[in-house]
Amino acid sequence: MTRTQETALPRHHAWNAVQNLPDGPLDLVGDIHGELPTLDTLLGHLGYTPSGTHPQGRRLVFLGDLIDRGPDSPGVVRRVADMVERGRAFALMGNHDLNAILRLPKKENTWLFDHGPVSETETKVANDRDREEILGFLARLPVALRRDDLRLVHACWDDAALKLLEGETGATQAFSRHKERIKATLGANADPIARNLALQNGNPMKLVTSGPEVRAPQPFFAGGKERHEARHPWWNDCAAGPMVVFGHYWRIPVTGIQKDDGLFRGVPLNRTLGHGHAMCIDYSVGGRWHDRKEGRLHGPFTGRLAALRWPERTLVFDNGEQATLDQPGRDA
Ligand SMILES: [Mn+2]
Repeated sequence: MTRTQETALPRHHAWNAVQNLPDGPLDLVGDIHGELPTLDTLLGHLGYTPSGTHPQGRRLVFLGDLIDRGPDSPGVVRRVADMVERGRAFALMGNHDLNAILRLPKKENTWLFDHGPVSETETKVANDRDREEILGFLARLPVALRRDDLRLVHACWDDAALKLLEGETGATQAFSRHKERIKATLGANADPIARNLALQNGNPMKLVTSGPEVRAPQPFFAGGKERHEARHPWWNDCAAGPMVVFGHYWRIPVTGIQKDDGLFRGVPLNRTLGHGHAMCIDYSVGGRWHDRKEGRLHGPFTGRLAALRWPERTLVFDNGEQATLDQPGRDA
């Protein structure tokens, strides 16, 4: 019998960090960040009904960061949860989803926790019942999905980190246990940057959902604060194995809201990364809140949403454009 997420994780079953995907054609969707109308448009281009069935029996996989910033995070979670619970789709956990279940107040999740003014983009707000349903669904998500030809994760595939999560029975418990372990190891004297890096790279929940960081060559400003840690392009060290598909890293720079970290400078949107064993499919649809804030309520938008069709290796964008994956080194 094919093992599905539904059979692997019934509602009250213990949490498994890494789960197996069944065979069959898939459509892999990157970070949605509450952009429900754009998700619906994309699913239409892919040939899905609104309830997530496909005439050729294809199934969807959502690579995390379902929520925050966009106009309808509760609606996105409801839509995805419905498809996952019917066995028509699979989903895994991103860093925004993890922050939510840890109940960490962030400026992007006022729609969920009512701890400050709802953002400039008029995000739909969750009521008390929505909140518990949303958090219940997000807490059950694995952090990685795999099968013979694919490895799927939100930010970073790391075998050692995933091994550390074997036997963990809950995402928040795993996060907290590793955080306390690292703090105990550091003691009180570690310098703040070394401490931040240890808490990021040493905690498998952080590493797989938001990726490895290194000491920045020089401090820079991001999100209104001075930062000393920079994202590390781990995919350059990914030299073998089934394709890793992930999201998290914005492939299209959205001017004015974050430093262009240069990770994808000059890299075509359809190009695989590193040695061709990794592919990022976050095309920055999460940046549309910024376009709206700047008065472009209905576009034109900088970021896009895309799906990677597998095994076809074709990208389908929310504007209907398509592209086939390309390998690194074409113009070297
Ligand atoms: Mn992310």
